[in-house]
Amino acid sequence: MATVVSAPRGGLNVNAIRQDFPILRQQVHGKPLVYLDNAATTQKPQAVIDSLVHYYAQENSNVHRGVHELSGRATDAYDAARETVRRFLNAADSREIVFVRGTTEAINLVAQTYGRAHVGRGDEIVLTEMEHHSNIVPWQILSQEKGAQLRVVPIADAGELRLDEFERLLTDRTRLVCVTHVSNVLGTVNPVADLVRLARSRGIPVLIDGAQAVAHMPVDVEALGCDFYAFSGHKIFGPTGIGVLYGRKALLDAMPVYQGGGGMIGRVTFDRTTYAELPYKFEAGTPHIAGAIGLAAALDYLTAIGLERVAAYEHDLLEYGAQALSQVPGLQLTGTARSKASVLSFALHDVHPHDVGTILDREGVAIRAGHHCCQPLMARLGVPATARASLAMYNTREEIDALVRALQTVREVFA
Ligand code: C6P
Repeated sequence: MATVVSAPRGGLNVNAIRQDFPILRQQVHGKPLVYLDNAATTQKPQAVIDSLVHYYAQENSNVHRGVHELSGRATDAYDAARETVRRFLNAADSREIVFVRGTTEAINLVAQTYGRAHVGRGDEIVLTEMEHHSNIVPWQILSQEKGAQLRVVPIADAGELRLDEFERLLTDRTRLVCVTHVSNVLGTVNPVADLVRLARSRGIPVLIDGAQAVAHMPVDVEALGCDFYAFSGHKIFGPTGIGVLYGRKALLDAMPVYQGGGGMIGRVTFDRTTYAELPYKFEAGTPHIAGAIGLAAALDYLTAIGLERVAAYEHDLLEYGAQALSQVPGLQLTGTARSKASVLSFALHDVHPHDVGTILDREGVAIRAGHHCCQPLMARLGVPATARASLAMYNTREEIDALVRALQTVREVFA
């Protein structure tokens, strides 16, 4: 049983929050689990687990199809989940919320619909050097098909975007800007509101990859003014296999459909098909009903805690972590932007990050080691991989201390 104790800091009662996450109570290799791989996926609170059990035990049915009681209940719960997401993002209209499998599918949807309709030969799509493969490859596929080009905004050594270069790369050929809100490797929080303002003042729409942002800070798509915002349920304490594409209604309305099938149609004949209204025209087939319900439970749970308080708590914890890690002899932090969230990437002497991760695991400490699906960023940093500890609101200073102790073990093994 983990005996992690932490006084309430930043107005967050972390001990109480930890009690809500049953998986955190276990031991790994005989040591209390210290879970620091939250950028890969977060753990699930009991409220989310209960919502899934309740759905399958009491309500399971298909949505928008049946006339019977259970189908009505499932449909109500699914529709309510969409409204919960709308509120969470402060979108103007629940028709702007499309359920997808995750961030990856959300971005592919935009590339294959908005992108195919608006990007042509000689056009340009602006990305950044710190993008995840999910925000590179869909644009590369589109560009290759259309004869368009990717223009990449470089980063400075601390891991901050070069804003001068960003502005320089916005031209009359730019059709879309695609940028991550928070880097999964560097932790950099990009100034997305400024980027949106700069792009939209030139009439260029902006897609924000919010995969690493939504669990760590309040997000208001109306205030940001972005055109698309994508995130994954599993990185915000919800189930895997469910995610969200927010899209500005006028754009979604005008976009061609994505996948064809049941649920997305108005009327079908062998000659032609008309399509359903938003958001259903983008949700072909039986959706991940339980996933949407579980995601809504996660958002309700997080909202009750308060994202402002989560952000303040995690900021304190990240500073503590950066300070503690910088005391480890031979450890080099990667990503030292002024505005950072949740991620501590590092190298330890010349020990391979996979060896670091494996030895930490024997100490009960779960981190991720690898290229984190950011190979172009690794090339920019001149490394094949990093070791990465990533935080969530249930982590504590005591867990950071356990990470530092485990890193001493790594040093002893490789001494
Ligand atoms: N990053 C990580 O360990 P999906 O797989 O669709 O839920 O999320 C993709 C994705 C998109 N953008 C960013 C910024 C991300 O960090 C991720 C997922 C995980 O860093 C798995 S590689």
